[in-house]
Amino acid sequence: MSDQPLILVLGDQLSPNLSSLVAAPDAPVLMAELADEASYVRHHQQKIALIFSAMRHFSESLRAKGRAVTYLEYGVEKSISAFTDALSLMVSRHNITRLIVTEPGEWRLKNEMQSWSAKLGIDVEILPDTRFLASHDEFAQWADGKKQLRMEFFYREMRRKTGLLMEGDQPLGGQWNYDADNRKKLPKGHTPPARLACPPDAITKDVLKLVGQHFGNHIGTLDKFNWPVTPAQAEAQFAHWLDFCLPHFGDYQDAMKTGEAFLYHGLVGAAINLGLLDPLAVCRAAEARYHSGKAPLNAVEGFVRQILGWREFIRGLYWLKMPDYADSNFFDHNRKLPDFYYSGETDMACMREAIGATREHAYAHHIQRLMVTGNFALLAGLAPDAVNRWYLEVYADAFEWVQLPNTHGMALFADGGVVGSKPYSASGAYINRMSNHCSSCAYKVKESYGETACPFNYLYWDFMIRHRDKLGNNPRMGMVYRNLDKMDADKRRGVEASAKTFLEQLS
Ligand code: DLZ
Repeated sequence: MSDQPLILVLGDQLSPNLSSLVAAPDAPVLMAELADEASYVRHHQQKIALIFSAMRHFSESLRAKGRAVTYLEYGVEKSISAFTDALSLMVSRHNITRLIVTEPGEWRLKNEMQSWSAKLGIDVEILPDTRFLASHDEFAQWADGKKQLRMEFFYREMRRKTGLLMEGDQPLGGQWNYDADNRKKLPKGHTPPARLACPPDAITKDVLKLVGQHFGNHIGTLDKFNWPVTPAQAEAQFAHWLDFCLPHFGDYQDAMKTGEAFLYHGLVGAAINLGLLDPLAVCRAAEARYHSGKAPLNAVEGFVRQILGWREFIRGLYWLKMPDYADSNFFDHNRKLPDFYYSGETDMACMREAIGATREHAYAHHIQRLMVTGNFALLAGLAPDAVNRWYLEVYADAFEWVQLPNTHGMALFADGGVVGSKPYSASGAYINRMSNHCSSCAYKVKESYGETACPFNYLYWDFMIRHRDKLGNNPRMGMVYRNLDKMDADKRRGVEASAKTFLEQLS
């Protein structure tokens, strides 16, 4: 082995076109299931199972193409719990002098990688992750000199760069963004289509057993595991979604319904982030549905915007702003995360539903994440660190490059306006407009304060009152503060008193 470099492939680098694999087509590969990676935050059981199973399948596919792969299954080498341990083993057993690795998706790991050369006494080459459309330099150049970084303008650049949904240099249909057409409530009695099942094969069954044994005390359940663990499964699920869900994806993108965790969402985030699906290919496949008349533009544009625009923008921001980004706490929020974020046991129907889906599927859709659990965390003043950790733990698609700016910036506004221009805050009225949850809730969405009122209602106004000094001059909050100023004194007192009681009980 010594004349060849070793390639380390991480659990979210499962792509045949990975820069490290391409750089050394004949070099041996190391992959390792590690206790430290599975528990540096207590990942959801399904997330660990997905990553281990997808890693095992990927290693098989590399071997089938003739690669030598050392694959360390969880717990087999007792002394190995971190990447450094696995690499030391390889260095001592096989006299490795050179390592090639593709840049990871998390700052902490990049930092660690930069210490490997000195620690292990070998050359370490960290290559860029070319599976994204914009490189770090390209994003930094776009951001340079801009007072505010806004997804919409970056998204337009990416549309121009790829030609996706373009007619010459103009957006198809004359508009860049059809967000305003993506906000319908689900009609009464409407049932979204079922998802394509990915029954676990022998490898996945083994992994599910292992995860149950070793990580059974992490959040979540394993019995509804239906994540694709190979590119073929991911493509089959995606093709099913294109046929049955994409046509309505745009209309109901922001809707919520009790008992319906997936609605019309693509569920492709996890497969793309692991490397099982190519981001540009899924965008092109959706675009083709528009051109063949099988899906409307608001659906296709909404999907493309999430991947080409939001995903790339968020990733660019993460690497531009880290490591200081994670330390900001604009509102000085420090309340402990309530236990119901793990148990799902709360009388708030929308929170119960979002956390219940999270527990069962390691998934909740973007409005549940942003406008239910995220909105609650913002209004209740939960500590950003704890909320960030929770989101990183519980979602199958969550890696820090994507999770942190979405939670810390978009949902919590803890960055003070790097990701968004104002906090995404809403009272119960929004949740009632977009869902059927309020009709079965113990709380009353029409009441502003008092014991039976929806907590989102009084927490919303209490948040605005508490943070007037930080938000009052934000031009996008003008209307909110004008309404607050019109609120009669009794209601204001009631709102503040209810919020105080509720937050004291929460603590
Ligand atoms: C998330 C994760 C987990 C749970 N387990 C492993 C593992 O055992 N081995 C591995 O190589 N990668 C794992 N990962 C993914 C890494 O944590 C991921 O590469 C970093 O978070 C960077 O995105």
